[in-house]
Amino acid sequence: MAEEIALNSSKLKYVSIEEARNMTGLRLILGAYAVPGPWRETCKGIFYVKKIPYVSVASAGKDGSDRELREWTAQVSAPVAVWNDERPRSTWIEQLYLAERLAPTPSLIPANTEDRLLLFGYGNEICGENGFAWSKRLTMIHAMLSNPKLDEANRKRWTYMGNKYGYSAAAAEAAPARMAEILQRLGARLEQQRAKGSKFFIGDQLSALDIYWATFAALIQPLPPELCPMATAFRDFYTNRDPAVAAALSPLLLEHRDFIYREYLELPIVF
Ligand SMILES: N[C@@H](CCC(=O)N[C@@H](CS)C(=O)NCC(=O)O)C(=O)O
Repeated sequence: MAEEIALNSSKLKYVSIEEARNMTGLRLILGAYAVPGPWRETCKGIFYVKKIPYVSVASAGKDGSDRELREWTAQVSAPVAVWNDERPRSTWIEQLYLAERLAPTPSLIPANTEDRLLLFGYGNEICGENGFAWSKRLTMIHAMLSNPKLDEANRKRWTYMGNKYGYSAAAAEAAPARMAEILQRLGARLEQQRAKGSKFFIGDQLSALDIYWATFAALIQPLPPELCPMATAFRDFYTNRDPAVAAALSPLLLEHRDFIYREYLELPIVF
């Protein structure tokens, strides 16, 4: 898969971890692939909305290993946000709080407690462990590992991913139902908000939840190639084929994704 997702013409200029460690300011460690990984796109999106500039850093070392990433961040997933010499922030919640601190406006975390409960509750269903994206990833690992023609390098890669993210065949089989449940809730929420005259998931202004959904929707239906020039192999892999998931996807959700990208996020998506 590695060569299939390689960057042909990169818009982002990636520095190495070694170079990035000697810099100050904001550095975002990203998988340097032409794939709109949802945590990566959401992290980029949040800093973009807040107009906070950053240097992109390739997560893999020169030899393709994660040694440098582990040494710097004490973990081996991306994205990671590093501000000056503060601790590296490798989770979506920490990244949001960092962005909010560096640029308090536009605020993406609601001021009112009830709304914050909604943001982090729904946000966790989309981005958190065993949530929407996590479940999708289990189905992707399952599809890979169930393919008898998978080559050795990919079998090794996806077995690694499976061990890292709690894969079992049973967990993968249960995953679409979890995805469908979350989509139903998100769709119902948008409908309620629309009935109240709001264009947003929470209250009447943009919050991080709108960005979470817009970016994580790629896991069901990536934006068209002119807006998301991603690797073709992954486009197919991301596109939903599960009937229960398809049935749970309200058209409002895709409309909302388009609206948020059009009005607030960088298009075309840059890799
Ligand atoms: N740590 C992030 C999630 C990031 C994440 O899961 N990244 C995955 C995307 S598939 C990753 O880096 N995978 C590459 C790998 O595990 O080698 C969070 O919980 O906020």
